Amino acid sequence: MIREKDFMNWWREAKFGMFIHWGIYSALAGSWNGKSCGMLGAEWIMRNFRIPLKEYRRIADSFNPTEFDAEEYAKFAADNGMKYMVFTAKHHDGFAMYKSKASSYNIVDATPFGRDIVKELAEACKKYNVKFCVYYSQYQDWEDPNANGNDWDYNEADKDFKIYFENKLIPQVNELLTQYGDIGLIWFDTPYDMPREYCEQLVEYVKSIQPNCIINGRVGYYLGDYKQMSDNSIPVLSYPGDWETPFTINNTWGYDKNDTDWKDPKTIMEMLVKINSRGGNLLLNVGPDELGRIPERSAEIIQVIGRWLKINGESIYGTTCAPDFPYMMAWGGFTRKSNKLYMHNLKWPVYPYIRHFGGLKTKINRAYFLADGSEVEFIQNYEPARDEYNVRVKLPEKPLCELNTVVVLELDGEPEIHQLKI
Ligand code: H79
Repeated sequence: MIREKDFMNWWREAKFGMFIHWGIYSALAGSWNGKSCGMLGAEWIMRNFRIPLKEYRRIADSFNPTEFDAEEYAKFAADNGMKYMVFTAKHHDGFAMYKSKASSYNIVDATPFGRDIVKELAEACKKYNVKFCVYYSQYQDWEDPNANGNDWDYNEADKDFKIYFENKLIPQVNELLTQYGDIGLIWFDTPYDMPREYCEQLVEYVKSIQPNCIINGRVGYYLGDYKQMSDNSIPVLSYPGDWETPFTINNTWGYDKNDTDWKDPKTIMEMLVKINSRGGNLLLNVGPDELGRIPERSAEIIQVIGRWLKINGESIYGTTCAPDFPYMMAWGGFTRKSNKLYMHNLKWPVYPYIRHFGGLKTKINRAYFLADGSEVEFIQNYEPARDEYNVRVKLPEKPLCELNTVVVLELDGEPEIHQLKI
C-alpha cells in the first residue's frame, strides 16, 4: 500500500507515544487556597479559579524543579516502548517552558530554575532515539492580553488577536522550530473559533521552516496532517487514515495530588489494542509534579506495558488498521500487519479453553504464540446452512502472559471478512 506524506512514516510505525503535561501549574497540584479543582483538570487551574495573572505568575518566582532530569524522561520513554514524546512547551496558561525572546514569561527568564526544559528534552530524546515533539497552545493564552481565554484580567472587547498572532504565537513557534533541531511533530490544541486564515498561515509557517514536521489535527479545519480524536476517546469504528487519541492515565493532564484514580495496566493495554486495531496511535500522558518527578504509580503502570511490549512489540509497532469483524470481541481483538493478524487475548477462556470468532474468510496457514513461537492448534470451517465462517483456536489452560497473550495468525492473503447479511 502506498501512502501519501512519507514524512509521517516514523509516526505511523510508532503507534505509542508519551505525552508530558508539565508547567508552573504543576506546582499547585490541583488545589488553590485549599480548594481542589476536582475533575476539571489541574493544568486548567488558572482559569478554573479565575486566578488573576498577577497572583498566578508568582508561582514562577519560586518554581525550582530540582529533581527534573531530561535523560530520565527520555530513557523512561525508550525503555517502555514509547517511540515519541510530546512535551507541553506552552500550555493554555501562556507560560513557555523554554527560552523565549518573544515573551519573558518563560522558564529561563522568570524562574529561579532558569534552565531551558525544551532544550534539555530535545537533546535527551536524540540520545535515546525517541522522536521529540512539542505541544503549543496556539489560540488560548491566558497571559497575553490579546489571545483567547483570559476574560478575568482582560476585557474581551479590547482584544486584537492579530497582535498576539504576530508578536507571540508566530515568534514562539519560530523559536521552537529553529532552536532545538528537528521537531517530529507540533501538537496544537483548542482551536475553538480561531479564524481560518490564521490557521492556514500557521500551517504554512510551520512547513516553511520544517517541512517534515507533522502538524496534528487540532490546528483546525482539517489543515493538520492527521485526525486528532477527542481527548480520552476511542472511536467505535476503524479508520484507515492517520489518527491519534491522547489519554490521561488518571483523570487529569497536569499533576493533581488528589487524583489517584489510576487506570490499571489491563485497561491501558485494552486501550492500546483497541486504538491500534482501529488504525490509530495512543498518546499516553504523564503529569510530573512540582519537582519534576513522574508520579510513581503512573511510572509503574507504564512499566508493565513496557515489559509486555519488549516481547510482544511486533503486534503493535507498524501495524495498520485491522478489518472490522462482524461481532464484538469482549476478550480483546486483532491488530494487523499485512497478511498477519495478531489475536490479543486480554481475557482467557475457561475450559475447554477454545477461543471462537466468526467472519474470517481467508485461509489461516499457521498459528503460533508470539511470545515463544510455539504452534497453536486451530480449526477453520464454513457452515453453508448458516452462511458462517468460524475459527476455533485451542488455547492451553493458562495464558503465557496474564496481561495479554498474543496468537499470530498467518493468513494466505489479505484478510477478507464475511459481513453479516440480514
Ligand atoms: O492539554 C489537555 C487539556 O488541558 C486540553 N487538551 C488536553 C490534551 C484541553 N483543553 N480543553 N479541553 C481539553 C476540553 C475542555 C473542556 C472544558 Fe473545562 C470544559 C473547558 C471548560 C469546560 C475542563 C473543565 C476544563 C475546564 C473545566
